[in-house]
Amino acid sequence: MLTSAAVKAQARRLGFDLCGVAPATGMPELGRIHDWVARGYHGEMRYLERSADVRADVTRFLPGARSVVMTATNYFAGADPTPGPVPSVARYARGEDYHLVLQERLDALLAWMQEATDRPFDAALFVDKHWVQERVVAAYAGLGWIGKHSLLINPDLGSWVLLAGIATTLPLTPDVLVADQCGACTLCIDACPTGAIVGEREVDARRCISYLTIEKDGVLDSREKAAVAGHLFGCDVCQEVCPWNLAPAVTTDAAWQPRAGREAPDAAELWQRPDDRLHDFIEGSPLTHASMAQVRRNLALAIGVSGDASAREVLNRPGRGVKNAAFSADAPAVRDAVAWAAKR
Ligand code: B12
Ligand code: SF4
Ligand code: SF4
Repeated sequence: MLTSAAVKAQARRLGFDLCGVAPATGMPELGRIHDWVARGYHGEMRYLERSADVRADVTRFLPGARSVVMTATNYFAGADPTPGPVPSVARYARGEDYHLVLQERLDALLAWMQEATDRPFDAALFVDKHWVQERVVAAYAGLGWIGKHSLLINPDLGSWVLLAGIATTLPLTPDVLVADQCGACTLCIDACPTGAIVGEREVDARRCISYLTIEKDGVLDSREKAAVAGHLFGCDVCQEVCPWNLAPAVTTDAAWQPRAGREAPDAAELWQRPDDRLHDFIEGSPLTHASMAQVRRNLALAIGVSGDASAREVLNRPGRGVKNAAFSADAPAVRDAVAWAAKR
């Protein structure tokens, strides 16, 4: 018989730092997504609206599901110099694309589970984009508690962990919830530059810099431009200030080591690269989830607040790229960002 302990041990062998099991039913907090969407907090992420019913019930994601094998993987590859790099690339995006890395590891875990038992079962894996609310399930799998910034915090690893899992019809022994250890602290709420943490464990994505840099395409309004300026992709502010991340374990996993200069990007140098060479900077990383125009828009905004006159000089000379291709520098959002940056 396949046991929870055996699955967890195999998950660790495959490179997951933590593994726990949640029951597939009896997670009332999953239903809160309806309220969150009704308040419009998802902004232009319409896919969350469309998939809310499935996200609220794991047995709609996998009919007959009885358990969820949930994993967490540490991606903290080392401290930044003080002050941190500007523009910043969020830590989770500096190495390889976690969607691909974790999906491959989950494939291997599922193949092992199929080998390890004669009992037929159904299973469906998920990494981020699939229709499962990973933080809630991870909390029920005993991997940590949901901090006031709404991210999962593990008592040993902090919050620099990525989540992924496998829903299955197998009846595995579940873990139990970990006690919330935020206490009276409000550091993340106080530090958020845009007031996006509108309540404890509740983020209005429309105000979150992560959303504005990655998800929001097109021209940003002036408040949004000011918030984004200095962030190239994502935002780590609420996690940097968290006491549970004071001395995080440093991963030696090759997948999460920074590539292509993403730990300290040079905005002016990147701006002058033609699109095909700018693509080298984002290739194989989560940055490919943003469009080239979004990356260039965020670069222009960063140059605008850099205080470096020679960097601002190059705003008029964006790298263009191969002949006849649509240049990202000509996108309306990029032109608008250049005009904003030039006035700073
Ligand atoms: C949409 C999304 C976003 C949006 C919205 C964020 C948000 N807070 O909801 C945006 C683009 C802003 C975003 C940003 C980031 N994201 Co994101 N995102 C997602 C995604 C795809 C869905 C999240 C979702 O459904 N949100 C809607 C709310 C309603 O659902 P929820 O997250 O499940 O939250 C509920 C719980 O907190 C629960 N709850 C509240 N109190 C309690 C108490 C208990 C006891 C329990 C059990 C539950 C519970 O109710 C909440 C609210 O209703 C998930 C992947 C996934 N499939 O789950 C990744 C995910 C949450 N993101 C992740 C990351 C890393 C980030 C960033 C750090 C990236 C960055 N550096 O820029 C930022 C962090 C911003 C922040 N403070 O949240 C990781 C988080 C890992 C972790 N340690 O928790 C995830 C899990 C991706 C992954 N596979 O690892 N993200
Ligand atoms: S990721 Fe940045 S903008 Fe979003 S909630 Fe955290 S601190 Fe605020
Ligand atoms: S900063 Fe404080 S309140 Fe926010 S998640 Fe960390 S411990 Fe909790």
